[in-house]
Amino acid sequence: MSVSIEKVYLAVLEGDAIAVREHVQSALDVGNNAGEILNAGLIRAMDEVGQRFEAGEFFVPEMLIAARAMQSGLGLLKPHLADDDVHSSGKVVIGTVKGDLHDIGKNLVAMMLEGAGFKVVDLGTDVDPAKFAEEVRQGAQVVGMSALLTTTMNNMKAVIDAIEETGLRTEVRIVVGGAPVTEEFARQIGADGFAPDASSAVRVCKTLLE
Ligand code: B12
Repeated sequence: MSVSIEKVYLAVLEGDAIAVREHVQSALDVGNNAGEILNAGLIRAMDEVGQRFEAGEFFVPEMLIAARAMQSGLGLLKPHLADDDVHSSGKVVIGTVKGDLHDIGKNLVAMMLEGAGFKVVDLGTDVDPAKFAEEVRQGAQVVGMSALLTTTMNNMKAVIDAIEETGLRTEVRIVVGGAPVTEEFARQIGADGFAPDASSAVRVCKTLLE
């Protein structure tokens, strides 16, 4: 692997967005393939971030800073990425459910999924069940829902009902999360998966698509 790609990897781990952009640019300038910079630099670094988080060596702030650094490199790389450079892990639609405006955790999950190679459609906050259902019609393979309020977590069930009405429930995997959400709640409402944090969200989505 080239020295510049190794520098991209290290700069993401350090959460240094400016250095990430500089090293992505030098890696491109010396002729590295954009897909290689993505996979061996940015995505490999986010995998490591996820592992450090699970080992208790990184916390939410470090994960957010690394994810933002990764995103800034991704922005620079995107125009150079030919479709066949990127092996997409699958298409995920994610949003915070109706009535809920909390989005920090959801954004973190979206960034980690993007870092892991998923194509992510972020519907934002206060999302109507019909909007999730529409994305399922458009071919989303995974639906991710976030809720931070005990009053809004019940709206996750409304989304699952809306998806069932499309007749495509068996075509899509549904994963839920957010501070008040538990594995048991996920099972009760008929979701396929639950994750307590962003790095396990990536693992759960990968497993559900296997
Ligand atoms: C920041 C914050 C806000 C900010 C939100 C800013 C924003 N852009 O998000 C503001 C100030 C706007 C806000 C408003 C309110 N808030 Co508030 N807020 C918080 C706070 C302090 C932190 C939440 C947070 O960002 N955590 C950090 C992230 C990284 O963690 P996370 O969201 O849990 O996400 C992780 C996991 O849960 C998981 N995850 C999350 N989503 C998903 C999705 C999927 C698919 C998967 C797999 C995993 C996953 O991965 C994430 C990353 O590791 C919490 C307290 C707390 N400690 O949780 C209260 C809290 C959630 N808020 C609360 C309340 C009551 C409110 C208000 C009603 C207050 C008011 N009276 O106006 C309003 C509601 C507004 C609304 N309609 O949504 C209560 C909820 C109580 C309850 N039992 O329902 C809390 C718990 C505070 C408290 N202790 O009372 N809030």
